[in-house]
Amino acid sequence: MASFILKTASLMPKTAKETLIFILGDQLSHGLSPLRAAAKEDSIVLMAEVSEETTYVPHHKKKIAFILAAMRTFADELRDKGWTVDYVKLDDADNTGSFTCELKRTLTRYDFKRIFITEPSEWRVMHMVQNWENDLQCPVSILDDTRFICSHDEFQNWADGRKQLRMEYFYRDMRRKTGLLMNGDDPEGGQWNYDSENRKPADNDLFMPSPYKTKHNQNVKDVLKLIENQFSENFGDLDPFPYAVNADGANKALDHFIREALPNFGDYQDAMLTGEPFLYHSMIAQYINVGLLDPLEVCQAIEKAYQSGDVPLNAAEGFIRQIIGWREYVRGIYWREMPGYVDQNFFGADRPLPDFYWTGETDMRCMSETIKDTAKNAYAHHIQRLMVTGNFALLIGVKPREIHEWYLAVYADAFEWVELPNTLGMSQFADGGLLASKPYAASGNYIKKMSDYCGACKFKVNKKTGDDACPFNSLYWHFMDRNREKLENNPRIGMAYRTWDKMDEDRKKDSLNTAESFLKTIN
Ligand code: FAD
Ligand code: DLZ
Repeated sequence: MASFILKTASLMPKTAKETLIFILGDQLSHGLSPLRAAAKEDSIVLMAEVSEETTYVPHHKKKIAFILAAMRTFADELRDKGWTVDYVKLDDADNTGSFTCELKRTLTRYDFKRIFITEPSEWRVMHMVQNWENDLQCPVSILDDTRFICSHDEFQNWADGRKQLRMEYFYRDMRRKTGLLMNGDDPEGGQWNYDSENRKPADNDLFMPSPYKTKHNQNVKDVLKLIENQFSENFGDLDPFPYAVNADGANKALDHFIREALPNFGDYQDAMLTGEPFLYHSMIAQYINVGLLDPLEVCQAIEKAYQSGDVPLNAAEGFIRQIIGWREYVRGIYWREMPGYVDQNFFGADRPLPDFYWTGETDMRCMSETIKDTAKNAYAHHIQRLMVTGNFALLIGVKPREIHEWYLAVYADAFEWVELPNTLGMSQFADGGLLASKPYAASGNYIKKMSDYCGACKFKVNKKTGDDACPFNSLYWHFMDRNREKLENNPRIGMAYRTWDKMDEDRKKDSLNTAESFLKTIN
């Protein structure tokens, strides 16, 4: 069918246009480089929903719905601004299913002098785009993505020649560059980082802000039906669908966060509470990642709230650090290390991902809460990702690629450039310490301290061995013991090995046996 259309279309006279602008699903910004570089009257904007993208991992239903609804709404806004937009819907009869073939199909109808695209955020797509000029016989300009604070060159210059690439030093440079929370050359309050103030556990009787919700526009209504029809077997719940799908709505969600939750963001950043998946987090990563919010403008709004006295410094600094520090830093690492990064496996971990990552059906309360929150909301906050599901996968030795693909599938904010370094580097230490100075491996005690999950758990967090002991306790020592050769020279881990070495042999054996028996119950 598609080839018939291509043939008949190629017989028709073509319309001449200067520029074809191809906009991807995470490039939904009105200030995007090609939209600034090309003339409206002489350009066609192409946007395409394609099965290649909706299926490269088994995305959460909400994630696909969010991206497609935001793409359609962005296309409407471009038309309102006077652009001519060719929009290909996923269920259009002629849809060929890939970016390259959709581009070819457009080229059968128009004669373009050039194609403009903003650099794709992921290596997989960048690789494809780099072949277009040859494939399509049309000049292709890949323009910079100016929506980041640190360019690729700047990151390379910062990283080159350093023995260790630690986020903290990069972050300080980004503070200096942006001037955020700076007094001349000095950091506001005299300290660069207030992380030590951001580790309070949360209590059930704290006032919890309600998350931002918005009304569904027609695009959302149409896309929700499409997802129900075409992706009913995918992971997660589609309903409720709370997301804003344009910049205006995303800015309202940001304002809601600043008003309702930011003042407590710092204190409770690491806390976990049953039935409160969002706590004082912002839930804006998906908006920034697709371009509905600009990261620098977000940070400027946070700084303004701090300057007006509404928000304490530990909250404002903690939040700004996540964006101009971590977010920019992981992007730098991703582009510096790809394409080999995805294959790193420092510990040689080879266990398949347990099935319960897709169902939440496990007696470990922390795991079932986090996975069920994930299925319901396409969201879990950073500590749930890092210290619960990530920690568990690390301790049992899941293949890094399998846990990476899980994170890439299940969160609405998941795009490989940000997800991969967080998963493979920070959470799984699969890069051997390029990104993190030590593995984020922890026993049940950390989860007990930072959450209320353990109280109602079938396993006892205070027990170290035996069938009813919290599995994180024995798994922690199993992980440390089996990876000793690779870890014992790490200065940040020496203490743990000294504790292990002081334990009597029977206790060590009990611990390893408990872990072994538990591992046999998985999958
Ligand atoms: P908040 O807690 O309110 O933080 C504010 C903002 O800071 C976020 O919206 C985000 O833009 C930024 N941010 C915070 N932490 C990080 C970080 N470590 N790296 C990059 N940006 C950060 N973030 C993603 O955006 N996409 C992912 O696919 C993703 N995968 C992750 C996988 C693992 C294993 C881990 C440990 C973390 C991952 N993160 C990812 C980082 C972080 O967990 C999410 O950005 C955050 O939970 C999103 O929720 P929020 O918007 O409420 O963030
Ligand atoms: C994640 C995603 C999905 C699910 N679907 C589409 C799509 O149909 N069309 C599109 O342009 N983008 C989609 N995306 C986002 C892309 O995967 C993302 O823009 C690229 O991976 C960036 O390199």
